[in-house]
Amino acid sequence: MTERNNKENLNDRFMNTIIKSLYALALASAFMLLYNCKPQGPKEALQGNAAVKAYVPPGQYDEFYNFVSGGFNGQMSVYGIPSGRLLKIIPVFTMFPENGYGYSEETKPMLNTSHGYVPWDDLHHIALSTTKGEHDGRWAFGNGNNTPRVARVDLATFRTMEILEIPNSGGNHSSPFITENTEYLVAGTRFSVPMGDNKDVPISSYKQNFKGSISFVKINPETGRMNIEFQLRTPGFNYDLSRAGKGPSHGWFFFSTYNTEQAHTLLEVNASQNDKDFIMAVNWKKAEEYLAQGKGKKERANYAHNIYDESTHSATSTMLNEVTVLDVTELKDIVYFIPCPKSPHGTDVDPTGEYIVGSGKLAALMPVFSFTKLQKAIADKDFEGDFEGIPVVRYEAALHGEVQKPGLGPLHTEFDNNGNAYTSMFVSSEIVKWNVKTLEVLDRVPTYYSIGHLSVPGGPTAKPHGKYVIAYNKITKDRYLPTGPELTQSAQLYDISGDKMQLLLDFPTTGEPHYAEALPASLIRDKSVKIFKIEDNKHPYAALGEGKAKVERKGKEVHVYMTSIRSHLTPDNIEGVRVGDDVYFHVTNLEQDWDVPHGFAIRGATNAEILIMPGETQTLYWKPLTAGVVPFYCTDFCSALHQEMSGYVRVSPAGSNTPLKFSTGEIEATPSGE
Ligand code: K7E
Ligand code: CUA
Repeated sequence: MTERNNKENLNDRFMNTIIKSLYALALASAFMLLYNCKPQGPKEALQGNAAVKAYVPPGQYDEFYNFVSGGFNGQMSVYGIPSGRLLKIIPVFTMFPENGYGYSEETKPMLNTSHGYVPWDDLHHIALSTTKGEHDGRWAFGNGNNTPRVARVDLATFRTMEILEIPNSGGNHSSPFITENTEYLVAGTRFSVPMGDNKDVPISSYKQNFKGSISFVKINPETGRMNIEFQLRTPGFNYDLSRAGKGPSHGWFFFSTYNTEQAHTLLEVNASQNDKDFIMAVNWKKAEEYLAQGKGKKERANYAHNIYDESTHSATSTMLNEVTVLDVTELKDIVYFIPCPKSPHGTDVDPTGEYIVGSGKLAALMPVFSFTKLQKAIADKDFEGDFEGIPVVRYEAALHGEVQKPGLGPLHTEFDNNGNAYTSMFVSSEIVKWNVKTLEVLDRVPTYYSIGHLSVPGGPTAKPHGKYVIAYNKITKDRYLPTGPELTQSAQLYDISGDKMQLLLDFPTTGEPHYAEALPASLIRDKSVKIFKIEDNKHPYAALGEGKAKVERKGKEVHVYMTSIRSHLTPDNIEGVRVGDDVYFHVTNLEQDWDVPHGFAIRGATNAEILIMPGETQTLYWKPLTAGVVPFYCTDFCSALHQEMSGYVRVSPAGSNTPLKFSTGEIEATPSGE
């Protein structure tokens, strides 16, 4: 007890000293700013106690996990907030040589699609699972924007567990957005494309032949497994972003659309003609009713469903061939359009579920719609016309009000726990804070530069955690030391606990972040998996003990059942492999300690290394092309004798009769299969 107290006292004193020095520094800079009348550019924005607020002392933890999309790197990265520390990169749609994702035999099936193996994608949006509209810390979902796919990451292992391809989609941008109990995740097509049996049509026949498609992916509440429950066939234009209703608006989804002009060329001009595009309101409970009545049409579709199994430590890919389609121009009451100025990007629903914010990229104001008014307008048939038979609700009838002169180029809106909204302004490079009810602009701060998405912890949920807003900027320019033509991406952290927003910190991010979501660390910290239990390992090629290590030949295939434990690989001498063989190193990590992975790499392998977690088995494929002796080694510095953790394979010419032999020290077993 006393020892602990002493320690804590010491820690406290240490902390006090640090905080005091930081305050001194901050005060000094504030003083310098005060007495320097010339604007100093970006530096000006930093004031007072910023350093203290973003400071997480060594050995202490961040308050929030921040899950950040990687954009064109196809990954999801995890940062601590407020420190901005990079905690993890989780490969999702893109191969990751650092740990063998997409290279190991076990993970290759994760990237299978109807187009074959697709090792890259563009991940824009994160959705953290919710129950009753609040973060529950189970899963993080992400979208593949290019080759339409959605992925599920488990927040206990921080690993991609499932990838589902989305058929009938021209690019999966309005995705993944989830309902308040994670019943569904939606995947809406960005581009409309020809659908059905004849897809070979002139591009100029856009208006007749191109269609939109919104997939409703059902999430199994126990396992998180995804399946396409139904697809909505919608009019042909672009579907950009989406949010589910919550509370009173639970049962509805809202999608922003653009190019309601239905242009197919020079969209930057031709898709900006209309004064207003639409927010598409979808009554998905109604769609479920039609589905139950058998009103859906089965259509052929070809798409992959990939699942990673934790007990076999292996993924399987299954090709599926059918979807059920509900046509919203035939089945009434599923869809209504709300006019929204002008080329809206984000459409966001406030924590109460009553207000729906439209962000017209080219509009001088931001409309806020009321769910209650929308329902009344629908009941009263207060429509201003129709589009392909779908009612267009009168703008004023659904409108709560407009935020006047909010800034230029509104993109996305997040919310705090006090009834305020925060909107990113791409063109005027700022975050604008406004009150959802009064629509009054309360504050604005510059961002450096050209903000895209922004994120308040819990911002899209029914109970925002508030405290901070994080800006994800599209242009970095002079924020960091120059690194050639390409700069890292720039995120910025602001304190929103007071009336005025305060810039605290710049931190670089990898890839090109679009959306991000943060949740309190306490929701997931204690359930983080530390090891995989070796007795639960059901991998067909696992060696569950050094005595089980062996080498088998099956024709031209050689299977090495290898084990790794500090500080040797078993077997470490292998002979009898021949030029042109297909060699599989199935490496089982026998460790049962947290944070002791072993790696495996062999000279000349044309793929990558594999990094094997405690209790896990992973497989690296290797094809020797010349005779000789080839070294292999552990790639992760695991112990004082890590450099000794290595071995040799002797490769003999094709057709030679060098006997198959393997050993580590005294352990030698009889080869089988020869
Ligand atoms: Cu970058 Cu969400 Cu794809 Cu806006 S989108 S910025
Ligand atoms: Cu095992 Cu280094």
